[in-house]
Amino acid sequence: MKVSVIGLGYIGLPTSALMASHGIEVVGVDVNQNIVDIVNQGKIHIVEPGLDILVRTSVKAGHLRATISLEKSDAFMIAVPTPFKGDHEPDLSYVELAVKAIAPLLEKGNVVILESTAPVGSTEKMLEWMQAIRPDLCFPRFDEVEADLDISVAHCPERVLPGNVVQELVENDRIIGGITRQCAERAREIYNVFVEGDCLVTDCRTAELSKLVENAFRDVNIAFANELSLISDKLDINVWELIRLANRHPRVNILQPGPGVGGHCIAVDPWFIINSAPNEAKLIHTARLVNDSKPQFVLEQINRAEIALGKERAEINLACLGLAFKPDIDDFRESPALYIALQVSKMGFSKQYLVEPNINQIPIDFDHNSTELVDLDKALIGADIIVLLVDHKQFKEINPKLLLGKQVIDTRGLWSK
Ligand code: SAJ
Repeated sequence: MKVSVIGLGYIGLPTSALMASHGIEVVGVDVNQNIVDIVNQGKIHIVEPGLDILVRTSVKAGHLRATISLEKSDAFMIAVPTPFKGDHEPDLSYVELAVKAIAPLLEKGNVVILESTAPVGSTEKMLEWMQAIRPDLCFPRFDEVEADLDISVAHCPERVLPGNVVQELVENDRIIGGITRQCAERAREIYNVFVEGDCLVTDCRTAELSKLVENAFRDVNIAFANELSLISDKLDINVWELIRLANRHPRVNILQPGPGVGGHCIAVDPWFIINSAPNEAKLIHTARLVNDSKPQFVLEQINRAEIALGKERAEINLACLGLAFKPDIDDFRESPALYIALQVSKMGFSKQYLVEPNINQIPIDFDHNSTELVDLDKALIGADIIVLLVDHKQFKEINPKLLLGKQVIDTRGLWSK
């Protein structure tokens, strides 16, 4: 079997390497020549534990190769970004480009699978795009049984956690939603090769919404924790202790507050539901607003710390610890930590220290004169205000003496717990 994976990012690359490690011939397709070159050298362009070995061995064994041009295959898997536009409208343009590039290459018996998270109706939209280009082929119709299908079309949303992708790709259950049952079964044959979890078959609309709902569930629960942090701040209560104690109830399991919700999934996917059902998705909408308000709250805490120091802003050094959207990765997409640090860089402090162990160059958006990427000790010694934004493992064990006499804003409860 030959499978082409379109998009060699956080999902496409690990999925490609895993399928290749199970003996499938995998062609990774990406528009970025640099990524293609890196993968063909057996290397990776992202930080993800265990992925480097998987890619190296698959490329070496000749089961995985990368290219910028699509080729005929038995199956096509689409793993491209599905961001939203300025008004939170889903942007399916990358999916559309991929589908329209695949369509001319399709042959009878091929399977086309959408892995990217997408709003309800997207798999059927893919079908329409392909049908328009290939009227010669017999495509399925939603929920109808066709005896002689030429092409199978399905949605199998990825559900892996960045930082634990390699393990979760194998172990997680998968939801496979077909345009028809037959389509889902064809797609399941591929996932059965490398997935040890259950591959659960449904229709494409349910698969689309289930993925969105999983991330909205988490967003709503994080919003609850974030709201508690605002209430606790007002009532002068340590929110970390509050949650630890409340969680001793056998049926309570509150998540952790933070500086906001980041990443390309949880901060994005609930909007796809809100967009499809604006009048019904009230709780989901409110949760998004609560989580999106957290960075502003952290900036207010910085203002308070400044007042407590009693010095002019231009005399104060401030350190931001962490820029990624969550611990121990190099992914900055929708990162509240990055947003906060960028806002701070415009506030006119004497010096801004950035500590981000997962990068070795300061991001371009910062003012390189007043902002410096430094190691943890230098930041702790030199800063008057320390803002912990990401609970990277390097920040867990610090010398508490280095915090004495400083204003500390611990947005992750790493030291305050
Ligand atoms: N966060 C909190 N408090 C918490 C948990 C998380 O503030 O208690 C924040 C994190 O710091 C981060 C954001 O939420 O900024 C999201 O992080 P995450 O670790 O919860 O999730 P992601 O975005 O890395 O991955 C999610 C996962 N979805 C669920 O857990 C339901 C993953 O399984 C999905 O595959 C992924 O989205 C995706 O690709 O959709």
